[in-house]
Amino acid sequence: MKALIIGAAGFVGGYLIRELSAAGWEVHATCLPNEKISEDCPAHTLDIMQKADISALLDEVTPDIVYHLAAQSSVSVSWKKPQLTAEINVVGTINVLEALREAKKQDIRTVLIGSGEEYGYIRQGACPLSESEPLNPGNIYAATKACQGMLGEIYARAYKMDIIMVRAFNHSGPKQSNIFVISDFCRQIAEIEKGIKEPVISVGNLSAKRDFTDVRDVVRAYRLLGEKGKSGTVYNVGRGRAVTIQFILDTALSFAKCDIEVKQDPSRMRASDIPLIEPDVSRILADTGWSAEITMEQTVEDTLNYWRKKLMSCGTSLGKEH
Ligand code: A2R
Repeated sequence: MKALIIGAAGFVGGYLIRELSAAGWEVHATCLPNEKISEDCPAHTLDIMQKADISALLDEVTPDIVYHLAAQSSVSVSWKKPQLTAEINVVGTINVLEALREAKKQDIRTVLIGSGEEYGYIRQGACPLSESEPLNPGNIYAATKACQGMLGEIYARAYKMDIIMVRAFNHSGPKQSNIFVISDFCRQIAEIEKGIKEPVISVGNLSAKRDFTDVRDVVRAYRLLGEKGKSGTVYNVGRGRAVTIQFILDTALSFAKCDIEVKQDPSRMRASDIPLIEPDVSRILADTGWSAEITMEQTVEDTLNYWRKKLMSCGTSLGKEH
């Protein structure tokens, strides 16, 4: 199997390269001109806003499967840069789909990575959310990802293309940017332990319930969906058991080597925060046999150890990560 991963310099890309390579796949990966691929594989420079470049690359690599990861993937950035988010996540996806439609190789399977955020403002009692639940996005990032998924379904139906749509719920692990909650808590704890931050951890809304999966489990799901997923189908990828952000905080603090005070920071509250998001993951289990295996405790501990190690190698300041 030959895969092309578009947008592989981000958090998930490196893990997906490793997962597919370990399974014996030939893997090609793309990144923006200013980025670097962390893993050892053929790397190509690609901006998905340049459709002709996507077409040329597809004809050069002739992959069996394309994983489309390239995105503006941050909810908070999407509030600040809505146009940019829509350009990359919607117009960029159309560019990818059009290039695939016109590619010389016609049987390329495509996996579009969307988000659990697409469900948004869900009706009471809707959780666990099945893939047929109506989408009601609560932020701009989520709206663009819902649009991406709809485009995937339209191209699959109209042009008989082999496309799988993923709605990935929160995933985390070592190397994730600290704009995401588990990484944020772990980095703050590592900085406090090192003595470069006062012993106070800043937190946002602790009552929101989210479904977290280790990124290493998530990329295993992506591989299995590439191998066994049904064409034209939407799949939730998640643990299927939401926990409060308070639980994440308590877990992270249980690994801390010193006493830490918790302080609510109003600037960390999102403009729109949905109380509960939890997926029904029976479809992916039925079609691929996949379910999450790595515990939340393990993910938090590994992420904290990542930041401790990074701080050790960076001396006194980490600067802005990712
Ligand atoms: O925004 P940057 O500079 O970090 O670059 C991101 C890259 N990207 C692009 N690639 C090609 N053409 C573009 N016009 C373009 N704009 C941004 O896509 C980044 O290197 C990569 C996406 O990686 P992350 O932001 O780290 O996302 P992650 O966590 O790897 O998630 C993968 C996918 C995304 O579609 C998420 O929305 C979804 O899973 O949850």
